[in-house]
Amino acid sequence: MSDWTIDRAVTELLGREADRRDGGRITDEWPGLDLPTAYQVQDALLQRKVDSGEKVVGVKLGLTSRAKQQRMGIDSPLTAWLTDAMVLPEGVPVPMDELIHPRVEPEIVFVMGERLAGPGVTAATALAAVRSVHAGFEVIDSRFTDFKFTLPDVVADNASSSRFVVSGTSLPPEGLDLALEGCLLGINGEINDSATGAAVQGHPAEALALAANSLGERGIAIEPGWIVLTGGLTDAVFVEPGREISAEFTHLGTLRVVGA
Ligand code: 0L1
Ligand code: MG
Repeated sequence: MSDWTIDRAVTELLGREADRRDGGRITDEWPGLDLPTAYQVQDALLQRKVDSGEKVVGVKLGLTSRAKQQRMGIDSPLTAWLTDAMVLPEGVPVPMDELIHPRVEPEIVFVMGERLAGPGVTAATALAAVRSVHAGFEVIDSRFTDFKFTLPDVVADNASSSRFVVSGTSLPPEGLDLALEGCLLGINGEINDSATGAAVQGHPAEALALAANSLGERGIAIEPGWIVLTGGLTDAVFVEPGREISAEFTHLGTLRVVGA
């Protein structure tokens, strides 16, 4: 019988984040941690952040591309929360001294114009609710050693979220073919990886529909003004001091981050 509880898992994960330390998988000690309970941990962790003054600004999808799923050995996408404390303004270096082992991944980002509530949301209805489309970077920083976790672990850990950058320039969704939107990922000026929007569930709007429908099962809607990170297009790359990582999109512009 495990003596882990939702509250203890939240305290452990927030403690690791605050102290900048990673640790073992919760499921090693709490094998009974199933997916619904892991989402309860994630929601309770969000509540602690809200209680300490953070505001919810959106949601993220994780593990939406095959590249990321294969890398992490998990074949199911997931959702997690974004708060205002995670916003990294464009041009501001990734604060290595606040993080454990940050990695960044390029993402297609939506800002919502209308409320979206599952079930029954399709990619078409999802895209119709989007106000603007942006280039983005997510900085992920797992609270588990070597980014090694099971699906319930990473769900509980708010999908490794730590910071995100959203480009200040944007395009309306109409007229963009986001499945074909290309992204070249560069490290210090050398192309390291590439993908198109189709890497994310076939189309980033499919990922948005997936988020709306999954959140709908928990009675949660995606609200107007929320930011939605649709998932890493490529595998994530480690941030290092002075290392510049760029994402050059076909139409959404070029975004750069550098490790402080
Ligand atoms: O945004 C993501 O795809 C991250 C999900 C968690 C997996 C990871 O830490 O890479
Ligand atoms: Mg991501």
